[in-house]
Amino acid sequence: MLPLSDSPIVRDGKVLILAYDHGLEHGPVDFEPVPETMDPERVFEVATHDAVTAVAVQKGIAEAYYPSYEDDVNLLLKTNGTSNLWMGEHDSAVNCSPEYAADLGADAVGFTLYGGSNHEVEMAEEFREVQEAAREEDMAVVMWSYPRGQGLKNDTKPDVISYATRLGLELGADITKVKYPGSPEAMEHACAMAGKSKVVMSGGSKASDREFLETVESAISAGASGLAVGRNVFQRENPTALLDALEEVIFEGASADEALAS
Ligand code: FBP
Repeated sequence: MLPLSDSPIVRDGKVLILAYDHGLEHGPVDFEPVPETMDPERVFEVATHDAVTAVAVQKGIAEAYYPSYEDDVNLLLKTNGTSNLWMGEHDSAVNCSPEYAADLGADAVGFTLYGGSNHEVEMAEEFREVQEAAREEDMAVVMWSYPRGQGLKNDTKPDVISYATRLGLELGADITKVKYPGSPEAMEHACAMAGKSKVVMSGGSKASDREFLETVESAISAGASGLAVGRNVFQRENPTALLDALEEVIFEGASADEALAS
């Protein structure tokens, strides 16, 4: 495990990753609510907000847009991904090496692991290569730990999410990103399962400001270190206002009510 206090993607022990790999993972549909968000430039501008500790993108977006932002934004490069056009058992193609990520200026790498999928074994082997190469480059490793596939019916059940955070610890992730398991108690258990590694909550589909901030508050109180969020930020007409509120809840320990009132 890296001494994460040294990583630029961690601020005071907390993390706010702005995820923008949706064009690959979900396709153009995620840009429909605010069509300007199909332009990566707009999202990089949003990522210059102080609250954002890293932007998570795929290689092609980093190559084309990161050079203009490398002084203002920390880069988390995804090293695998799949499109929504893929109809097979959950799997994710490795599309970038940590060495290449480092050449592009990345501070961290991201990897999606579908525990429980028919492809779990190959994915875990691929993760090993990414994780060990990232160590050589002194880059933090963030696992998108999404148990999915085969007979897994409910991927947000508390025991599934606790297993997901444990996979992150066991396989060598510094930070594991999971979906919210539905209650503070379940989140607390999932964070305890992660031991010394950190847990961040996945944002999910767009909710109201209040509903979203209350879930974030609950996750932080339960021991999560922050958030990796996409749609709940970039699908808003005014993402800066929500980032201001998230900064208070994540980094300053404010409640959702306090953040909404200020
Ligand atoms: P959101 O906050 O929009 O959910 O983004 C986080 C994220 O993990 C993205 O990095 C990824 O593209 C997407 O969610 C995957 O979503 P899903 O869980 O629906 O496959």
